[in-house]
Amino acid sequence: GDSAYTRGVSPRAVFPTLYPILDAGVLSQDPTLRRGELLRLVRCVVDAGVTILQYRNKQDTDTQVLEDARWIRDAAGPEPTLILNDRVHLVEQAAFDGVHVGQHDMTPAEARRILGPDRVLGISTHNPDQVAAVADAAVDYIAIGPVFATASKQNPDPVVGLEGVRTARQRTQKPLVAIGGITPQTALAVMEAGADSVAVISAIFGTGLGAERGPAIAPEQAGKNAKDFLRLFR
Ligand code: TZP
Repeated sequence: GDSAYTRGVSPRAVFPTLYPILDAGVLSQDPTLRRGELLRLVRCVVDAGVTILQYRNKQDTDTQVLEDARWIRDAAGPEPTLILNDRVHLVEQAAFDGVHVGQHDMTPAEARRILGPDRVLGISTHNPDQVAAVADAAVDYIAIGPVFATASKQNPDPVVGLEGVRTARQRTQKPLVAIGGITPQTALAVMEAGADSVAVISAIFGTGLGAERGPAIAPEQAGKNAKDFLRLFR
């Protein structure tokens, strides 16, 4: 169940500590503005030292998502691991490295069949029982959350807290990614509770969901925010 990403090494030791998620909610609809925003945001966080990035778009067409994804790959260069939210069938065309699926998308086995052995596959869970259920599935990492209250997800599940992270940690050997309301003020406690990585939307890119047109923050600020997290983990 390991992709080439982690094969031959201890997956937990190599999984990036910071996993930013760029949500399309912060982007303009105007194609020219959008392209510039994507390029600058991605370049700033990659320059800050980010090595894995997810693109999350819950509202647009496949055509739009594919176009965005190609700009993201262009801006990131070949090295960073790029993960697409949900749209397994677009990963190859987008030249992304993997996909993140939710509990209500396809099963890990189906996603793995479509992706092949070498791409990265991650899955969302919302409680320790769901973690246990995929602990031996063909996934490269397991995300759990929301750890804290979040404004970046519609109808979020109940918060699991640090206690939820601790229990989840006991149920899997796979890289465990904590998500939901995590800031530089709370990130170390989340790691101490057993997470290998923190996935972050708003504390890096500003408000995701509900943002009006245009990026919520300057790209340079997103880079600074990423650096603040990375500094904590050194
Ligand atoms: N899944 C659980 S919480 C969440 C997702 C996608 C949103 C995380 O965003 P933020 O802004 O870091 O709370």
